[in-house]
Amino acid sequence: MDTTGQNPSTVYRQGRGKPVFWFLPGLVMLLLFSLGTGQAATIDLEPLVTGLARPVAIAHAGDGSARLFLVLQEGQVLIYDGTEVLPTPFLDIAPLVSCCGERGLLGIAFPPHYRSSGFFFVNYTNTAGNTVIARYRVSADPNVADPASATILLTIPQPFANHNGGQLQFGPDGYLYIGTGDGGAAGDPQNNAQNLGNLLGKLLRIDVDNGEPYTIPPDNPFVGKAGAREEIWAFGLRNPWRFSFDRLTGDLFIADVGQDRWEEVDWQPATSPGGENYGWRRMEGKHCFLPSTNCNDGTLTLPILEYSHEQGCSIIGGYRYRGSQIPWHYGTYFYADYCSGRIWGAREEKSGRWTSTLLLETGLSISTFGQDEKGELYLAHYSESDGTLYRLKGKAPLPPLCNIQMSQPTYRDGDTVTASVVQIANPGPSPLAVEIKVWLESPASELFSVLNRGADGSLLLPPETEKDFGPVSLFRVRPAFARGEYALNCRVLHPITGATLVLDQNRFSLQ
Ligand SMILES: [Ca+2]
Repeated sequence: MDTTGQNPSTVYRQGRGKPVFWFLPGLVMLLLFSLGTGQAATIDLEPLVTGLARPVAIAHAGDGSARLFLVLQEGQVLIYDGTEVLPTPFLDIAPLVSCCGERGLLGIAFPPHYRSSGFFFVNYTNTAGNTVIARYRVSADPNVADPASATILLTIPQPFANHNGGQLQFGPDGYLYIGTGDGGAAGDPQNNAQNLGNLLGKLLRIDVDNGEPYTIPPDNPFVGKAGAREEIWAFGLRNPWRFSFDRLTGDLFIADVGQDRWEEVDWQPATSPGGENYGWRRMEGKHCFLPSTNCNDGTLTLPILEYSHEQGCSIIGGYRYRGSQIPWHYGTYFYADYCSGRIWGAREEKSGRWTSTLLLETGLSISTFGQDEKGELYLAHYSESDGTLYRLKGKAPLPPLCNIQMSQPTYRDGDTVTASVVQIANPGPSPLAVEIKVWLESPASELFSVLNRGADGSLLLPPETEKDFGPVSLFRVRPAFARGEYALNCRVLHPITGATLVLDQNRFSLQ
């Protein structure tokens, strides 16, 4: 932390004319040292459906119907029409599925052309315990699929019962992406995730529109590479139970479940050519796993976020929020932990670094997030017979505050100009910038920053930060100072757009 507030060079100055005051150390020091942390929930959960048996996935069809498809682990897909769950399942393939633990019907995805083609895709573990990716088609009734329409695209042998992945998503390129676990046990004993010769511990990318049952996109990164499976898009994953694309940018977020210590979020931009090695089993999160030292030869792509098992035990990846009902979370990437029930929101800073904020302690067993056609978010609480579908709702944060009061309206030669920062607060989920400046209003000329944090002279106020201050002596009036009207201003700025969110202006005069 920069604690050099007493250096005169820390005064930021712009505009014409000579400076009026050189520095205001008291306030600087107070602000640098005294910011505390408060709590203000900015989201809430609204239960929509209760009594669900083992809900594990939520999807929409992208067909304008506004329906949500609820995947139950034992093999059913139910439709929630916005009011109720329809009595007849959309699909029931329970006889084909082994359940439960980490096995079952685990994922569903609808292609962009679902409205015209009626095709959709599921990911389940079959009765032999192996992963199956299969295509089905809707029947003449839009709320019921045809169980006889099954075409199996892929069967992936699973050496152990756990780590079966489960997510299916269509990317912005129209290809089907499939997350696979490393095959299971602990520590990836077969070293599958680093082995390009099999489909375990990978993110796969296949073309389901040109050729039966699927074809390889010609720009997949390992096409033509000897010994490599051409379906592979990225590798080095342990159990990417949930991944998602940013519906605005196409960027990809992969939440990879950790072993005993670290849960992580991996990321790749929409422009990525694929081929990333996300590290497992050489690394768990940002830490060496096997080998325990010198694990990264520089070819590994490290996560943008990680948390330790003091915060939970199994990450549940969500979505980057692009809906309209929670505007203060636009652009937040939501994720949770199955064991602790915590929900976090991650924001990308100007620098490209991602930082997370704990948004809600739910106490729920969160198994999945889901997104509707409009980008609003949902999640499921997992239970054998009383699982619940929730909608994420906004709980409006209080607006930011920066309240300053002058000790008196007029000061004369020899007086000490004193102000109180009554309250400075950022109750929202995103960092904000605060700047406190003094300027001479008439004739308008000088600007002086009371703060010096960063090149633009502002202080970055972390999310959910609040502090009250007492009176602070700013400066003593000297004969050389220009007489006239002054203002002490506190502005809270959006750190990226620079928009003024709050302006508190306090006038005083020197006579
Ligand atoms: Ca990793």
